[in-house]
This record gives sequence, structure tokens and C-alpha cells, in this order.
Amino acid sequence: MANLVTNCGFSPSPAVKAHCNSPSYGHNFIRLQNSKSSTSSLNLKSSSKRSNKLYVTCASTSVQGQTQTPLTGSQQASGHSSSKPKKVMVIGGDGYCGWATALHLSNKGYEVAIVDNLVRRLFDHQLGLDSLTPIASIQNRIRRWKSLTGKTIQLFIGDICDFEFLSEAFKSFEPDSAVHFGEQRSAPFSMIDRSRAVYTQNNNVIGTLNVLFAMKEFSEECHLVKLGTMGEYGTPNIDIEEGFLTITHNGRTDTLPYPKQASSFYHLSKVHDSHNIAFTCKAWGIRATDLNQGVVYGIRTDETAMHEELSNRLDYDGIFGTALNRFCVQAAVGHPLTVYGKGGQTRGYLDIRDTVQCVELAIANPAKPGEFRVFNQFTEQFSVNELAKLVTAAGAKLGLDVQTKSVPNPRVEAEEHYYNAKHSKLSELGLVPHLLSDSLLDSLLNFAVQYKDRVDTAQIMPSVSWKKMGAKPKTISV
Ligand code: NAD
Ligand code: USQ
Repeated sequence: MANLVTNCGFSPSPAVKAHCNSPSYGHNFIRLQNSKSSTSSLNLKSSSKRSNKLYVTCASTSVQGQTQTPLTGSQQASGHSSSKPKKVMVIGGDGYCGWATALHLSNKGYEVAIVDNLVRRLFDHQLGLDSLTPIASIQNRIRRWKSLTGKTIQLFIGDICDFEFLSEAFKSFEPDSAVHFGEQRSAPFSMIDRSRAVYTQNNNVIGTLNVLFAMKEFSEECHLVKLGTMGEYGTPNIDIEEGFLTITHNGRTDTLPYPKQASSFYHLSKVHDSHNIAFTCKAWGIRATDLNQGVVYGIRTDETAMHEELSNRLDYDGIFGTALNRFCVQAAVGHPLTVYGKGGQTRGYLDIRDTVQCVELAIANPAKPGEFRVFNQFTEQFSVNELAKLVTAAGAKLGLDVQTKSVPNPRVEAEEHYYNAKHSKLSELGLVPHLLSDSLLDSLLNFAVQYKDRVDTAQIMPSVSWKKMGAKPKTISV
């Protein structure tokens, strides 16, 4: 097979800085505010006190409300007992889950600010990848949202690993909740080579640590809603509980964090995040919800469907594409579905419309000060073989002849295993799931068919091996 991933000397900091020649990247701190006209403008002010940085200050009032019974997002967005809207900082708000969530919360009446360093777009440039769907720049996305709805989303472009930048964003926006999606989220990316492994753990662990310190120093009442992953648990041969397990050992009983058995440097970064968050809840009284999310599928939400400039990204390549999204694109272009190994790998899955709903529920019903909550965020579990069968059947209804191919598994993971993960806490708060039905698969498949001319089939097969990672200095192949 051809070399699909070229090691372009990955060195995130210099690369990001190189990109920073454009004023919209990296260490410049930019807030986009479009409050005066329907076609917004980039509003930059330079502070002479901080050389080489652009800052905008923002006056705002923080409103807090502790709740006993589940609230809807709209109730909380309006401040419940106050007329001021709740402020939500969406870190990673230019990404797949973050963009959909930012629009959803804005639509529900929350005052939203996006914090993002746009590094996900840079990964695409570096690796020669692209979203199935064309995506507008973050500035145009926000302008379009304003022109369609009249709602303003503030924008802070910068790296959360830069504590000075993050501090200014917190001080300026004064969030009531910080939803943290801003991490390197691909397991294969983290397994390409040493530099990507180091980058992933540094970016994710230090970024989260900075968010915790920013909350401690500038927003003590702020509720952290952190995206974790079901993959933190691995695939144990017992039921997976929601975060904690009560164990009796040598006659003594305790409720302890559920054992973690992550299977990539990316998934391991999430484990470390969870430990740091739990510790700061105890030590500093931080209030936090760790959302252990399963694999997300789908593309449209009510808000992203409003205009093509609001379109979300859809990754189908072997590095950032996830199982069901990939299978739909593969079916659309007549590529055999790439089942890795025996295909018995079972995971929790959820529709992106439920991602935004779950985050809204977590925000509307915040953790108490000092509380570290863990919710398992998925709605159904499937094996890879089951997904392939569902896509094959849905494809047949659309006249597609879908084939499946067993691909040697590039990962080190159990291919046949027990899997039964609990996921009741978000349902108790009111989650009404969008289950994977024929109609959804039809619409996802139709979407993939609509954009199939944009598919680069050379990016479909997996190109990163867990065992051979970093073996070759310049290129990596399977
Ligand atoms: P994504 O890569 O599409 O989005 C992440 C965003 O964070 C990007 O826009 C990126 O530019 C930004 N970012 C990364 N590092 C940053 C930094 N240091 N400073 C500022 N911004 C930074 O990922 P996604 O699919 O939207 O996932 C979002 C979160 O949800 C991740 O934490 C991921 O682990 C978690 N998650 C995703 C899935 C899924 O299936 N997509 C499933 C479970 C959990
Ligand atoms: N798989 C295939 N064929 C493919 C792609 C994947 O068989 O073409 C298999 C993988 O081997 C794995 C399973 O499908 O067993 C899921 O893989 P994935 O690529 O869909 O998801 P994963 O790598 O686990 O990561 C994704 C997101 C990550 C998130 C995680 C949730 O990228 O950010 O944390 O889903 S979870 O899987 O619950 O850990």
C-alpha cells in the first residue's frame, strides 16, 4: 500500500507559529464581536501593555444558580431566577462536536464564546486531509450565524496551553460554564510517532490543567463540563459503571474511580485529565462534570442545517474519521467497509444531536462545588460488525451495493469481548435520544452520496499502526 501519512516533521509549536503569520492564529488573542450590524466585523484592539498580543476587553456580569431538580437548557439559559443569560465558554468550538454545541447553546439563549486555536484545521493541511463537507472559516461561520439569528458568538482565537491567553479569555468573558472540547482527539493521530504522542498528551493534559487553574484563579464558581471518553474504561470483562465502582476487598468496602484501561496515547491523555479534574474538585472545590462520550456519528443538527456556511465538518479518513461516519462515506463511494480484524469491537455510540443535548443538560444541572461527576454519554452500543450490517442494509435501500472487507487490525485492542456499559445519568436528567434508525442512516448515507465527489479514496484505508508507530523516521505505512 502507498504511504498515506507523511511525517512532515511534526512540531506543533513551530508549525502553529508559522501559521501565526496570519493574524488569526496562535498567540494573537482575538475576539470577534458582531453586536452592531447583521454583517459583523472583526473587532481588534491592541493593548500597548502586552507587546505582540492583541486583546479586547469585555465587561460582563456572572450569574450563578444552584439547582436541585433537573432544569431544561432554556430555563437555565435565561438565568432561571435572573434576566441575565448564562455565559458558556465553548473551548474547541470550531471542531466537530464544539461547533454544533456552540450553535445549539446560542440558539437556546446562552451567551456563548468560542475559544479555539484552529489547530484541527492545521492538522488537515499538514496531513493532506479534508472534511467531506466544505467548512467555512470560523469568522464566516459566526458572521453567518449572526446574520441568520441576530445572535452574537464571541471568538477568542488562541491556544489554551498558553496560560496568559486563557487567563485573559476567562477574565474577559467570565463564564458560568466552560465546556471543554479543545483537545487532540484522534487515537490514530496520537499513535503516528513520538512527536504526535507527545503533542497529544502535552496539549490535552496541560490544556486541561490550564483550564482548571484559570477557573481557580478567575472563575471559582464556573462549572467545568469536560469531554472525556468511554475509551478511558477499555473493555473489561465486567459491566462498566458511570465513573465509580463500589468494591469490597478483604472485608472493607469503598467506592472508587472505575479502573481505567485506555488503549492509545490519546485515550490515556483523557485518563490523566480525569484524575487531574477529580483532584482539583477535592483540593480546590472545583465543580466538574466529566462526560465520558462514546463515538459520535452524524452531521446535521437543527442549527448547522440552517445554512451551508454553518455546515459541520465530517471526517472520513483513516486518522480522524470514526467508524460509522467512515462506513457511510465508504458505502457512498463504493469502497468496501473497513472492518478492522474480527469486528467484534463494541463501543457506545451517539448521534451528534444528542451530544449537544447532553452538554446542555449538564450545563443546566451543574455539579455542586467540590463535586466531580461522571456521566457515560452514549445512547446505544454496537459492534463494528453490527454497524457494517446496518450500513449494508441501509445502502441496499438506496440502491448501493455495499461490500465489507476485513482489514488487518492496525490497532492493539480486543476484537471479541464482553461489553455492557451503564448510561442512565443523562437519561435521568431528561435526555431523549435520537436512536440509530434506518431513517438516520438513510440521511447520513444520502449526505455522503451528495458530497462523494469530494472524497479522496486514498485517505480511506488505515495508515497508522499501533505496533509499528514511529518505526520509520520519514514516512509511515501499513
Ligand atoms: P475536533 O478535533 O473536531 O475538535 C477539537 C477542537 O479543539 C478543534 O477545533 C481544535 O482546533 C481545538 N483545539 C485542540 N487543541 C486546542 C488547544 N490547545 N487550544 C485551543 N483549541 C484547541 O474534535 P471533536 O470530534 O469535536 O471532539 C471534541 C471533544 O470530544 C474531544 O475532547 C474528544 O476527545 C471528545 N470526544 C469526541 C468524540 C467523537 O466521536 N468525535 C467521541 C468522544 C469524545
Ligand atoms: N474501526 C473499524 N474500522 C474503521 C474504523 C474503526 O473497525 O474503519 C474500529 C476501531 O478499531 C475501534 C472502533 O471501530 O475498535 C472505534 O474506532 P473509531 O475510530 O470510531 O473511534 P476511536 O478511535 O475509539 O475514537 C473516537 C473519537 C475519540 C473518542 C472515541 C470514543 O475519535 O475522540 O474518544 O471515539 S470511544 O471509542 O468510546 O473511546
